[in-house]
Amino acid sequence: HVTKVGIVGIGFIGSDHLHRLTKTIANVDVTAVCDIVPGKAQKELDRQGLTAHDYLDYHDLVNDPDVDVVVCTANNEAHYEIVMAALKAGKFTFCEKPLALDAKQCLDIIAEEKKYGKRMLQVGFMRHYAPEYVQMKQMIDEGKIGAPLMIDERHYNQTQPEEYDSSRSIIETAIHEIDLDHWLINDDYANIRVFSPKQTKYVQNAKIQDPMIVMMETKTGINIIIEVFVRCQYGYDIKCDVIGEEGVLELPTVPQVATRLNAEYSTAILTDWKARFESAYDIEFRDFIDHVSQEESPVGPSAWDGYIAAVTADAAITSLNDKGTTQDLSFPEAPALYAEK
Ligand code: ISE
Repeated sequence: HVTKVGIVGIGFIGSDHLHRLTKTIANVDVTAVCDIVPGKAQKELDRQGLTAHDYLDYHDLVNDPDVDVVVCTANNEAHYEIVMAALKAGKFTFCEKPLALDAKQCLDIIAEEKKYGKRMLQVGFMRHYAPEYVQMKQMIDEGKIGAPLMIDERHYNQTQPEEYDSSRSIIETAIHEIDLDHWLINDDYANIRVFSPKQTKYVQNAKIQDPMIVMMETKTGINIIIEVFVRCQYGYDIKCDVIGEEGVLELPTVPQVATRLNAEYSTAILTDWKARFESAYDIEFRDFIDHVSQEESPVGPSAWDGYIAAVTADAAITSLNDKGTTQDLSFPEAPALYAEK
């Protein structure tokens, strides 16, 4: 049985998923693509040697009977309307992170999904599928390092486009850690604050604070520090140390061949985030397609996870704009639809 997929938004990650879905994942046919920039999707199809219907309007794609499943990889601003349209058309939907721009939009999406009485949507928080994070979580659950006390993280990008602003650093970059950490340590966040260190000279406008420090406390008192730096210049660098009562768990870096040359010993650092988490994306899509191809609900990160992350990110933006003041967080019980994973 072949699952027919339509992809909306053929940018960085859209073209990557197009390649993944046609070349890496079995039994998928990408029957349609769409991009608001005329000709952009077709150009990418040609580059990858593929044929698919190229729509200019995503409404036509989501309503195409030849599309069973919608993958939304459009820009953040468009996620909400595309996901709503896909759900209204009754299609299983995969939406890249962030699910939407804020918590309110996420709640609307949840209300739409609830009409089906089952999960229709998965959010692209792919780190849940990264074997190294899965192993860390397992070790924490087994009590290997005792009770976690602190998490120390780094989320560095080599660079981002000029228009990248502080809110994107939070809802598009830090959102990965925001989503991941409470899952990793089985705790809820109690508060968040965002500090503004000295700006790098590489920022091109005043719309971004770069770097920034995101600090969260959980209900049981675990402290989490995330350094977010999207113009760090040297590469793509993700660090995650979980410090427990008995020991520390350390996220491994991607293995690279070491070079001994000219009196130096060195290993490369990746620069592209898509390459850093390539296997996580592959496993994520395999799992998503495995379920939806059988008409079963997806089981990966849900709209509720998207909502929890959005509530936290909204508070982070408030804190950043309010001189780093502490913003208290509280979360309602997950609706039954999302309760069991
Ligand atoms: C991008 O959208 C990602 O998801 C990357 O993982 C992140 O590092 C980057 O900052 C985002 O722009």
